[in-house]
Amino acid sequence: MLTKINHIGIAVKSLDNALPFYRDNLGMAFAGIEEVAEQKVRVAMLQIGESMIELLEPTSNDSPVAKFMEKNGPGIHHLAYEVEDIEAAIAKMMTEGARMIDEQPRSGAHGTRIAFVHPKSSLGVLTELCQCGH
Ligand code: CMX
Repeated sequence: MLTKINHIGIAVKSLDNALPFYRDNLGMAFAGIEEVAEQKVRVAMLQIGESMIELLEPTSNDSPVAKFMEKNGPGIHHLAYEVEDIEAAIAKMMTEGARMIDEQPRSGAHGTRIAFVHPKSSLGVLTELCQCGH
């Protein structure tokens, strides 16, 4: 069902402050910034081999990523696994007893369709299923 790790989401206070470490110190290929307005985040993507690092900056105080940082500070926010068929992957998760935050896919960054598993079902690691393209 899973084909690879698509990306690791990292919560940061400011993309401008975080980018030099990933792009310049670590030398990752910067693939651009986009806003995912529905989820109240600005996202910077950096390519690392087959996978990406996704830096997440909240765009308002009531953004879920802002709330996450209030509790935990900046750091790893979620792990995203790539799937070929997101509807089939959601159905399989639910059949196997997992609780989904998203029972229907929604739009993610860089043209993906995504669904989050509830952290209570994924042992505290926020887990995203992610299908590329539409
Ligand atoms: N890691 C672990 N636990 C987390 C978590 C995280 N990153 N984020 C939230 N939780 C926990 C909360 O602490 C809460 O636990 P309790 O019930 O024990 O208090 C529980 O999960 C529910 O969290 P919530 O925020 O109250 O619930 P919502 O249903 O409103 O939202 C979620 C859940 C995960 C979708 C939201 O918090 C979130 O993080 N949304 C942003 C998603 C995101 O990163 N979008 C941009 C990426 C797009 C892309 O990857 O393409």
